[in-house]
Amino acid sequence: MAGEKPDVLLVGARKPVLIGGLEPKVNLHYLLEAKDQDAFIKSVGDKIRAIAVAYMANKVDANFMQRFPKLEQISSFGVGYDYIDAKWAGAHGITVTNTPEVLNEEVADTALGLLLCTVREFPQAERYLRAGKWVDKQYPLTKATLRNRTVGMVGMGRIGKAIARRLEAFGVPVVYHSRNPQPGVSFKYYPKLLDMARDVDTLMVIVPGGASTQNMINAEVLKALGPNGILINMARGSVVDEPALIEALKSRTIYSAGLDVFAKEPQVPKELIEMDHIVLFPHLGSSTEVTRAAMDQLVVDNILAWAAGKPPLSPVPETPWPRK
Ligand code: NAP
Ligand code: 8YV
Repeated sequence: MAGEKPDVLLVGARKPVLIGGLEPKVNLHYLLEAKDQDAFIKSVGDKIRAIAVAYMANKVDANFMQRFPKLEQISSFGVGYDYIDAKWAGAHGITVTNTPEVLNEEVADTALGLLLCTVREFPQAERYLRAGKWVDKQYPLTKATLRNRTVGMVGMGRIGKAIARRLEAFGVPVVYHSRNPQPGVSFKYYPKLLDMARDVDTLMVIVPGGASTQNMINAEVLKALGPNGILINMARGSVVDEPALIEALKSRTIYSAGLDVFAKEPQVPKELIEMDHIVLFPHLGSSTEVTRAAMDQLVVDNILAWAAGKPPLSPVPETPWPRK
């Protein structure tokens, strides 16, 4: 009926920006609060026209989307949306939106933090002080330094560029690999990842997850990176062959790694946790109150634009607007 609020499913917690922005304009249904989620979907599925997803634990695949026959829009939290089958959505008239740009600088800050922590062993040195060891002996000089390193960026998109700008300011040479050279980017471009890995001693990974990047950092790439090599993964756990990385770290095929993301989050392999010469972050690239609120706001704004019959603010490439 004209003027009625549309029914929207919220997959995520009751975050203030989401609730404050959406509740006045749509009928929200809270999936994660249902005791029996399957029964809940059966009861509301027929009327749901949009989904706001702020919790990426569940795959949004064809099976899931088919349960909502009137579904028009999925507004997803985060710039990465590899947990959604966006191609299927596009082929079935469903628009998918994500939250690009608003997190670029925050994630780039984290990437530099992780790189510095890994190269200079800052977390280890801090643990050393807290353990009361400094009073007996100075923390050892670190073998690695940023001063003689070249960073090979795997991915030179929105966040990659923000990371590269910071590296330039630090006086660190940058080169990059992606499937296509980036217009307007003057860093040396490598069409082949393996060639770049051979020429650099540091890889900074910031590509999307999904089939096209699955395990692209494999044993061969790690061997090419070599014994001074440092791998920083800010992208997705799926991009790195985790068993191959563990083996390369154990055998000192590479020197160290800084990881913000893992194959089966929040589970982190025991072998990685037990290695003291690497640095592990619990996926905190964008995790400040300000940036997460900006991401929530974009989730809201994409739903509100749809509810008002306006174009989506940030549709993903698989579901372009206007629809093809
Ligand atoms: P973006 O602007 O789309 O950039 C992606 C870059 O990756 C582009 O340079 C792209 O170039 C390249 N790329 C894509 N597929 C590739 C492939 N198969 N092989 C080689 N290069 C490929 O994305 P963004 O906004 O920078 O975000 C990148 C990713 O970072 C997200 O998708 C997410 O997974 C991750 N992320 C992580 C955190 C965190 O908290 N750790 C936070 C935000 C984002 P071509 O298309 O030319 O190949
Ligand atoms: C978030 C991210 O930490 O935007 C992304 O792709 O990986 C991060 O900003 C993640 O979405 C939280 O689940």
